[in-house]
Amino acid sequence: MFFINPAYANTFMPPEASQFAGPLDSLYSFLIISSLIACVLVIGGFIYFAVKYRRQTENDKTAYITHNNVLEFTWSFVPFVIFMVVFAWGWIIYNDMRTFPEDSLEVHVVAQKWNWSFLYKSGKESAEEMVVPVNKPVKLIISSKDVLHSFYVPAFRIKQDAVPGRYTALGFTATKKGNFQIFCTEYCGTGHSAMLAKVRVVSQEEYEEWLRQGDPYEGMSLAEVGQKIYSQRCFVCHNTTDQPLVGPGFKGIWMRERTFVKGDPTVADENYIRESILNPAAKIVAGFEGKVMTPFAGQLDDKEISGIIEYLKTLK
Ligand code: HEC
Ligand SMILES: [Cu+2]
Repeated sequence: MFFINPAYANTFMPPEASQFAGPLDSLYSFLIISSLIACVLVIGGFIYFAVKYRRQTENDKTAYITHNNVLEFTWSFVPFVIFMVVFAWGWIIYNDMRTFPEDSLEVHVVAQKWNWSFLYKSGKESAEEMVVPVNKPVKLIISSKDVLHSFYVPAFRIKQDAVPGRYTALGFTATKKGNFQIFCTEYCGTGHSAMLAKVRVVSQEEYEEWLRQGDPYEGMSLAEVGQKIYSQRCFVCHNTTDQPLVGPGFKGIWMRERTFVKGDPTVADENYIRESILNPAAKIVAGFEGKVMTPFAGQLDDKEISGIIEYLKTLK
């Protein structure tokens, strides 16, 4: 899950892996170089004049300063042209980013504290990684279940807020095969820095093959399924000790009596755990007032929930 691309370590910029990366990097280089030239001209001129016209004797008088139309026009007009070039250049790239080709492959991206999940039209859902074919336009439809998050793939040079209660969109065409890091780039709480995932760019055939692979838990026992989900989606808030993290620690939770902020105590059986996952607000564990767990309703199916229950049973 914590995945490091060695290319980040030795280059100034992340790898260029989408159609936007090249044009954006050129614009960025232009900005840096023109800023550098402007900086040298202004600071250099400043130092040169300060030395050349420094006060040399007690009787030095400030010269009467007139003005020079040509010079003043030039130093206003040249920056104006540079600004307009940057504006037009930026606008062209931005417009490109906001235009989604008709035949785009659509993937729903759901952000939640603190993980990303990806939903495909075929019904396939994936938690750790988003798989897309190379050289195929992709349109991401992004939403959030709780707070503001932001979907960011540095290698693709794309970034978009995930806003609760509304859909936002982001398009790209991956131009290189490989694994690329996804970050959340909106500070969203304790687990923000662990809100990672990756994009895996593969050939069209590999992509179709991946879509066909039905059961991501093939050959795993229910408890193993639960452990896998735990390590993808729960570990940011729960640990396997009896100490709380953001939420209660899971050790020994099975069949223990739970007390709540409101209502009667219950033992932690199947029904309680299921409800705690799908509708956590129904019973807030005593001592966790005001701490919210984002519901997983619609995110985990029955097999996955049973898996979690079996896994919790093993944490004695
Ligand atoms: C954003 C943080 C967060 C994430 C992610 C999270 N939880 Fe929670 N969880 C909490 C908090 C806070 C509580 C305590 C408040 C409450 O009872 O709703 C809690 C309570 C629970 C409880 C009741 C615990 C008890 O001691 O009675 C269970 C069971 C649970 N979570 C399961 C899960 C599972 C399974 C996952 C992963 C699929 C998960 N949680 C992901 C924050 C989180
Ligand atoms: Cu986030």
